[in-house]
Amino acid sequence: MCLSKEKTFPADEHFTRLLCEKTKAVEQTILSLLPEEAGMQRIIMEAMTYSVGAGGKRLRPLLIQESAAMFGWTGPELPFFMAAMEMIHTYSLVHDDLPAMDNDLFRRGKKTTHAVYGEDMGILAGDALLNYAYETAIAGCTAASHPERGIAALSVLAKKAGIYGMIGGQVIDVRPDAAGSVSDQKRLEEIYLLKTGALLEASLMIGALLAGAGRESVRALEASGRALGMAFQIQDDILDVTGVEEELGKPLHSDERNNKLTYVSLYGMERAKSEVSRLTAHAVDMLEEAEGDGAFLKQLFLSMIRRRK
Ligand code: GRG
Repeated sequence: MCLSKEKTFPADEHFTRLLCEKTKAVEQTILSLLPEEAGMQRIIMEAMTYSVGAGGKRLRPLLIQESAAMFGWTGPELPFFMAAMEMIHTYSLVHDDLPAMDNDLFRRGKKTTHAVYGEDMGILAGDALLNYAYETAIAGCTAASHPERGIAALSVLAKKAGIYGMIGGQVIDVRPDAAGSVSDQKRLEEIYLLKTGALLEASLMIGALLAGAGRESVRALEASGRALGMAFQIQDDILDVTGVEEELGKPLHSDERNNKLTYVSLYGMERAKSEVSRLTAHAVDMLEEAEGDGAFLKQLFLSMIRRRK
């Protein structure tokens, strides 16, 4: 489950161990904030737990935690926002796997939610995770010592997950015909910035907002997340071609099968690889524009270039 397998990051064993520990702790936090499986509707809670518990890198909650840590912040509302973010990420994956979208039966080495619970529960589990994410983030605002920071973070969460963020990107991805006459290059960039980049931007911003960081730092972290998101998605395209199925936890070549426009199909593998490096370096530069100590985040960003899942 850890992002930090030794063969993934041979360069820095200390970082590898630290990341693994942090990922496990983040996972515990997230699972502890899921609803109790009880009542006549308990099947929905079970499907939510199955979906969130299926593993994953926990990258987005980790980014929230670590961007807050940059400014020395460990407030009581952080776990709520970290869990809310992972719930939104998970809902997007559950819905993306549905027959009406990518129709995938495996993710993270496990059966997808609809494959286990049926299509009806797949739809409802995604809906439930989205709704419960906001219930959880609002509980975070209530727990916050600075409620106005909580509201600012909640607002970023809602906007970046919505029609001007992740959902917007998914819309252009699944209905390119409705996007108007734009070049493939422009359309691809917009999809990546929104579908993948928006939640990474939001994660870095939310940690900083909860920590009470200044406007310039929040803006720098947004730019950093934007570059990181592009790099992350291009790396995802590369792994879909060159990855190892057992490590990825899903079948290879799904983009080709679904006739998906990707960075690799549009520009070729060599350019894709050099773009990942260039964008990651830019993400680090932007990170360094923010105040605070971003040493761990910098290592995390650089490790993404070598990720194998
Ligand atoms: C259905 C509203 C809606 C949105 C779907 C996120 C998304 C949009 C679709 C999922 C498919 C996909 C390739 C999205 C791009 C973002 C991405 C690379 C997601 C996978 O994130 P990881 O690698 O996943 O962090 P884990 O499994 O580690 O949590």
